[in-house]
Amino acid sequence: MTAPRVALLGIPHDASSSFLRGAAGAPGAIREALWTEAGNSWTEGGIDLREAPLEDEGDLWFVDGESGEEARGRIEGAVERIAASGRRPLLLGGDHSITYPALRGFRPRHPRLTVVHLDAHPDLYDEFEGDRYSHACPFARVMEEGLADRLVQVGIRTINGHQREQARRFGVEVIEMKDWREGHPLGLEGPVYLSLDLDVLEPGLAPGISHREPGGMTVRQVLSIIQGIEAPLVGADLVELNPANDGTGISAAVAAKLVKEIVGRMLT
Ligand SMILES: [Mn+2]
Repeated sequence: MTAPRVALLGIPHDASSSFLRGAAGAPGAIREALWTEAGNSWTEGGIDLREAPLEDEGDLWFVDGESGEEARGRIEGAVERIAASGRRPLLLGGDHSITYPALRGFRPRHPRLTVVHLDAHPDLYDEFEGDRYSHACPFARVMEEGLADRLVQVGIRTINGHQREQARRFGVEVIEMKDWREGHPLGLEGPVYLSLDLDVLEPGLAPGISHREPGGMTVRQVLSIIQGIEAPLVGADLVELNPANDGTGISAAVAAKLVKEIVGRMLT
């Protein structure tokens, strides 16, 4: 097997957000925080990202007024091309709606795939405010289309009756925040795709998000989950940073730290 390589791709899309826009500004804010002179480019595991097999593909583009179908098609195609090049995609959202088209583009290369989803929200609505492609729905679409063999959700603390029913129907493994403990084994085997919504964190630690839900994880706990993924991490997205809601820039700094450790995990 050849050594893993990672491709970063910004997906500045927030047209499927239900409450606040602004997540489209995230890829630029994350890159700025990632390469800031305030820190260095080394992961905790000892990889210098400036020397690592990490390529930045820049940002995907979107057009005002285009249909959601066009936008999703472009995301799917871009992820498909990265996967076809043999590289591991790390997508910088954008709102969480991007994960569904991303997995459509990704899944054909991975006949076995477990999706680990860290989030305050299960995002399993059949539809939200009339939109089946809302950022509240991606994992319903993912499971309907069989884009994951297993979906393991961690950190959830907003599940309602409808979404509990959806989780049962799709066989989603939900580890609610109230039941989660540090070191909780995820039993991962085979290739893993990580979908990380920044709002899994305690919102006081990363307030630059669109839906602040108290009772979340510490940054260190999320880092431990990333570093502890015991199977190959072949793809990932980090979504829902909203720089318009991030007065101090601390949330972008947190997102960049998570990106750094995701890359580190993907390369080892
Ligand atoms: Mn969320």
